[in-house]
Amino acid sequence: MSRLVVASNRVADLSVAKQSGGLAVAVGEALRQRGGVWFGWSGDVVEDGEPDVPTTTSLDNVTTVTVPLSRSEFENYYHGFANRTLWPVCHYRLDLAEFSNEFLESYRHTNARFAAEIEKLLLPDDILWIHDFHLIPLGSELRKRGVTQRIGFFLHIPFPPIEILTATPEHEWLIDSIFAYDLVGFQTQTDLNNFKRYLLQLGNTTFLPLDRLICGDRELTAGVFPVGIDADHFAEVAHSPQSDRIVESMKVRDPGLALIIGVDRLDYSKGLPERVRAFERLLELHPEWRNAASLMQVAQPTREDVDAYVDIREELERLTGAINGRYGNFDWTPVRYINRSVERDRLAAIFRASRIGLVTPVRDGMNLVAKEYVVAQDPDDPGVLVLSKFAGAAETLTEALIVNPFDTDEVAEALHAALIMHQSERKHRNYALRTKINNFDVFKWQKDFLTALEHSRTSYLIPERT
Ligand code: ADQ
Repeated sequence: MSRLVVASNRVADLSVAKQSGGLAVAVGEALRQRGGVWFGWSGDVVEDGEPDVPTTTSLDNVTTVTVPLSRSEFENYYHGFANRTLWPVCHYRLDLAEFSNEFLESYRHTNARFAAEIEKLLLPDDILWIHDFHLIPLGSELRKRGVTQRIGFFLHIPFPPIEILTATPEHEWLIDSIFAYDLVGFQTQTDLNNFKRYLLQLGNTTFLPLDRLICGDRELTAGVFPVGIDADHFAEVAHSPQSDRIVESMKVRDPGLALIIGVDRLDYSKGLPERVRAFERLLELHPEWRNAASLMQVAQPTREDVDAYVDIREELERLTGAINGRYGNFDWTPVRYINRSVERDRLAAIFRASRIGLVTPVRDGMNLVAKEYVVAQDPDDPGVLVLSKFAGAAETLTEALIVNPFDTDEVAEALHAALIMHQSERKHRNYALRTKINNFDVFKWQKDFLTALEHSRTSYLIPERT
């Protein structure tokens, strides 16, 4: 087995990976099995001109190497091209996208700098796995430096349709840089189709069977690898004695209250205002749920330096205040809004105690919360997942109640249907969903991707290995 070199925006602390969730565990497992290096940003920002030396730590056969960003890289590469340009474009939000040459130049430059650091770490037989939109051109920067090892790229967020992508200046350069990889992985068939439709329209790609694509002298394999969760572990956490206690105390505090749970980063892609409006609509259309159901929305702030995130936070606070003012009373708060991160064992217990998992992004690569909610349920008396059709997860989790998050009435009616759903139907749906989530967990995702990468045809193989 080849040694593995992973590059992603942030690097997990492998000594506490269980707490940080499934992705870190699965990538960590692959690194431990093969030995290897995990490279990424340290999270630190140094003033321009200050030294940006890498920090290296090793645990058994795995080394993590992290570098700080300079102030201008942080503003133009990270908060610029990554968060203000690519994130909105890939979430179909051209209205929020900002285009600037300074952002683009910094994005190129930072990826080139990372490539120079990674090249120093490579051994001839390594395989490389690069993650997500921050690092799209990292592969081509490595190739420019003569790196011939197999390199795979996985996009965690949606790949937008051509009509949106082509509004981005330099989109040809961006997509062309994907052809430096030997394998590109997407979350869903829709994303892969969008990628292929873009290439088809550009007209310089030959399409071979099994999603092998030829462009110039480069061959690339494209595939769908839906990311999963560490399902066994999360179910275990949800049913630990500690969780039992949390669930019990929640029941004692609010006997008979039907809890609807939403858990997200506070991001405009997650459909939070639409969700609160749909809950309000439920109270209008079905007044029997007044005093009887509450929406608990846990929204962890992120990217607070970006205006669009300040706006979404203010909108959510305004909406929550308005609905609580209109319907709330001394005994009942319609919307409980918790503006912070919650520890994973508490989160798992809250999922288990909730009658509905309400996951209604307006666009999402996959959405792991949907999967976590399902496996946290008690199989004999489970809650119901209400899931947006615009989450990647909806492509496979078809036994959820699938909704259009923009259709307030439809979501409100789905909430009502979920709240009155008979136990036998809830069990049936939960069983079907749980089976899929268990069969396609994060370990399978990791193994499938790396197996496909090792078997991908590559035009970069050094002559003596071909
Ligand atoms: P995210 O956009 O961050 O991920 P998601 O897939 O839902 O979205 O994962 C979030 C994770 O953070 C989940 O494990 C969730 O439990 C946790 N989390 C969210 N809010 C939290 C809070 N307030 N407190 C504690 N934990 C919280 C990106 C893409 C997704 C894709 C993933 C993985 O945007 O579409 O599914 O990567 O590929």
